[in-house]
Amino acid sequence: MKQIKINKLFTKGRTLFLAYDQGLEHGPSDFNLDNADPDYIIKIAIKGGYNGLILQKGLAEHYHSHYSKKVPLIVKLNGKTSIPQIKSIAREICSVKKAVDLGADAVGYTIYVGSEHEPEIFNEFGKIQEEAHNYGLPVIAWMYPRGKAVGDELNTNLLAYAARVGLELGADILKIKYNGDKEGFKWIVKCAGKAKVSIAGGHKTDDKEFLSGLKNVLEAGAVGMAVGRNVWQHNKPLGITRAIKKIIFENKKVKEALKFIR
Ligand code: FBP
Repeated sequence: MKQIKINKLFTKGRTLFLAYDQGLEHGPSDFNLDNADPDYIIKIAIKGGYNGLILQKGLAEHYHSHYSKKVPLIVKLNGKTSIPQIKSIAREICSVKKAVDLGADAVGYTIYVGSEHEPEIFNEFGKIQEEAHNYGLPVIAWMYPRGKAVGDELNTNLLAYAARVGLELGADILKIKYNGDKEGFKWIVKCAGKAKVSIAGGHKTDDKEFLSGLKNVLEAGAVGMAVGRNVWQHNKPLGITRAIKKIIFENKKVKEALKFIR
C-alpha cells in the first residue's frame, strides 16, 4: 500500500485547519467586505500557521496558486449551494487529478450519512478515496448525518455511527460537528478507530463558549479542529487563532488561552 503523506497536516499529533468553502455552501451572507476576499483568508492561514487551508478548486486555482507551499492546501472535491434546498447530496465537482495538479496536500469530501442518496455518495467517495490514496494523498471526510430519515443531526449515537462510517469507508481524518456532549464525544472518537477526529467550528459564537467546546473535544480524544467562521468572522482573526493554538498544541486552559486574543 502506498504511504499516505499525512504528517505534513499535523503538529505534535494535533491539527488546525482553516475552512473557507462557505462561499459555495452558504453564500456571501457569511461574508463582510474583509472576509469576502480570499486573499484576506489565505493571509490568515499563512500568518496563523495553519496546518491546512480548505478551498474549492476555483479559489485554489485563482488565489492559492500565488502563495503555493506557504500553507498546505486541502481541496474540497464536492459541494453544493444552499439555494435549491437539495440538502442531502453534494456531487463531485473537482477530480482527484485536478487537486493533485493544484498542489493539494489532501482532499476533502462531504458525506451525508443517512441520506436517501447514500448509495451514490458512498460509490463516489469510494472511487475518490482509492484514487487519492494511490497518489499518497490523505482523505478528509466531513461526516454529517443529514436527510429525510435523519431526525436530530447532532444526536450522539448518530454522530458515532457517522464516525464509524468514515472509518469503514477509508477516510484518514473525519470532520464532525460537536453537540456539546463531552462524554458522548469519547464514544464518537472510539468508534472512529484509527481515523483521526477533528471538529467543525460552527456559526460564530462567544469566544469562551467556542474555546470551551474545543477544549472538551480534545479532552475526549479529538486531534483538532477545521474552523471557518469563528476565525474569519472574528474582529481579531489572528488573536483567536493564537488562542485556539494555545489550547490545541500547548494544552492551555481556556482562561489562559483567552488572554492571547489581543
Ligand atoms: P465552520 O467552521 O464555519 O462551521 O465551517 C465548517 C463547515 O464544515 C464548512 O467546511 C462548510 O462550508 C460548512 O461547515 C457546512 O456546514 P453546513 O452543511 O452545516 O451548512
